[in-house]
Amino acid sequence: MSGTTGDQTVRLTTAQALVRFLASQYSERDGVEQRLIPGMWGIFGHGNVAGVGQALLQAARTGEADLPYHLARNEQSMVHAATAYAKTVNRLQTYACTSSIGPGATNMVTGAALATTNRLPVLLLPGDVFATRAADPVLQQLEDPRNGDVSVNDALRPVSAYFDRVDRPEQLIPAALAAMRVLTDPAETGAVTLALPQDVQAEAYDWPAAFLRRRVWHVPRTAPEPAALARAVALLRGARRPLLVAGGGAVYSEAWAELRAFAQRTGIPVADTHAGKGAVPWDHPAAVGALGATGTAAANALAAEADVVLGVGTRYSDFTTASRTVFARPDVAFVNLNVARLDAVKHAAEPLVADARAGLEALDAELADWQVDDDYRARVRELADGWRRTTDAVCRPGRGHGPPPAQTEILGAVNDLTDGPDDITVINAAGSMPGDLQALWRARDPKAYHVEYAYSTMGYEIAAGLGVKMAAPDREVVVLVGDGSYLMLSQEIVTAVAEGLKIVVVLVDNGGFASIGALSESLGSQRFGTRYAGRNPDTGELDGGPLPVDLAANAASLGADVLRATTVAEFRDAFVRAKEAERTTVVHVVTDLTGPNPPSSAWWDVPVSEVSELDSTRRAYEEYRDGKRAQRPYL
Ligand SMILES: Cc1ncc(C[n+]2csc(CCOP(=O)(O)OP(=O)(O)O)c2C)c(N)n1
Ligand SMILES: [Mg+2]
Repeated sequence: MSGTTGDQTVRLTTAQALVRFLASQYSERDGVEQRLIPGMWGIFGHGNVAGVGQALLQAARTGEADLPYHLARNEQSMVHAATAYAKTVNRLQTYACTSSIGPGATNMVTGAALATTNRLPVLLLPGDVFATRAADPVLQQLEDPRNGDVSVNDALRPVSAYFDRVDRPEQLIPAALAAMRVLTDPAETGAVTLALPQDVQAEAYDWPAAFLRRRVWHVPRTAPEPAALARAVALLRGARRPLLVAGGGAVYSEAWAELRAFAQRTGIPVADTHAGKGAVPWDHPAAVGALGATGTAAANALAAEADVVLGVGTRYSDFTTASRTVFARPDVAFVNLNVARLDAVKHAAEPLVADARAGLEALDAELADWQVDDDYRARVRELADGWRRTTDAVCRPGRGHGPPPAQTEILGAVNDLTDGPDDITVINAAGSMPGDLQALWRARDPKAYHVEYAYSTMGYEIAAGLGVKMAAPDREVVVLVGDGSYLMLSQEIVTAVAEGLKIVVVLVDNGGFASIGALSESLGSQRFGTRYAGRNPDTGELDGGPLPVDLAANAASLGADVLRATTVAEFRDAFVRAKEAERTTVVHVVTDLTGPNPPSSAWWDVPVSEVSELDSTRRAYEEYRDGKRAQRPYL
């Protein structure tokens, strides 16, 4: 009960009411309540300094609302930090992000798209132009000659799971309630944007006290519909070569105990996506590792033979399905257990719209007398063992053509040096590391592996490190970042130092884009424009000498402790010291731009020019046409 019924009102500005409202929201699942919005990230400018800024100061000084403020260095990265926090706590909490109007607001577009693509909640509060338009055009206002009601914040609409603009104070009431509904809905969640015109933020209103009361948002564990369950069970009972695909939904639902038990008992092998890795530990008897374009030979071989695929919390991205080539049988059928109907119906599946844990419990009960045959269990184990031998060989020092060391040797060293009793989380998002990590990384628990590979955003890594450390202070947070990603967005190192958050950053410096370089070569484009080199006066291209750039010195200038390594032995030594350190420490390691990478067993659809003056492109196009032949619609 609210205890504040009737006509009681409180006179506050819109921003003061919003701050008090946010500090009173809770989420609940399985009987555990937690603050839904434990704090706010921001960067002030005109558009939020006086409204939201004043409200946060007043809250801090009076104690009328508990909403700690964190100052970021870039609006994109503050959204990443908030989103990484939400991912770490399985979407039961997130942060709010306040920005000024104009560039501060549009800097959040990439972060919003990342959150919505990954189905992760984050609350964005961009400042907006005057609702009264009294001073138009204000600094940083876009004037649209055809639409009087458009502002740059409308760029956040297509990347937001919910968008509203609060043009009058009282509109905050329905807008804020709708925002909380979407943030806490596992099927609908993503970036939620409440655009706040700067004059409205500062305007006073008599708020019903009940609006500001403590409010609990119950996160459902939706059970499957009986008829849908019966259809799914019938399909699975007929399967002889089933394969389970564990996606992010299996982790966010905290369904790992049910998943491990179900897989062990039925013998259905479990392949994973980036977001699902760790739901089943790498050495579980049913684990066959990553699926798809950067998958293991074991998982991909089983996918090729699978007659029924049981997707649990997966969106079936092109990397997971190897662009719809990895499931090769013409009669392959799908059962998709997912909270979102959007995903449940994919690939003409038998949809099982339910929470992953509730759905697995129901399947386990209905299939209690069923399991795969012994031959299949033996084949699964043999394939998994084969890939474990491959992993050992690929990560072994000295395998590369170096010096410098191959990236896989460095990743192998990190995995080896963190394979102890302590909880660690590795973070990555873009470049050649996600593919190598997905194939090779041995995750012991569902929070050991934090790779954002839905939006694959360069620059996510270090910012995400802050969010993960804030959500899980006892974990060793290891941020793996390429030189390209580092150059795009590394300034949150300053924030880590300011907040006293200790993260280890492994800066893998290979002088350019190993990922896109290799992709370019395979597509006949000869690594054009993928190396960090100077303009060459002889060729006119960017293929001159190496650049006099020192990223380790850059990291030191931002306040981190820095250790440099050029060999695997030096790296191991530096990494151990970084782990033991109290402060944020960057280990800079030089690696080979040309790999080698883990062996590939699947395809990825990236179109090649159909006509070309270049032999390399013509050859690549022939191969591309062959690859396309294996692509299937799954209807
Ligand atoms: C914001 C953003 N821009 C562009 C890309 C496309 N892209 C993917 S990987 C990559 C290069 C990454 O370079 P680096 O971080 O050094 O990693 P490496 O490929 O060398 O492993 C680029 C440009 C992206 N994923 N994100
Ligand atoms: Mg690089």
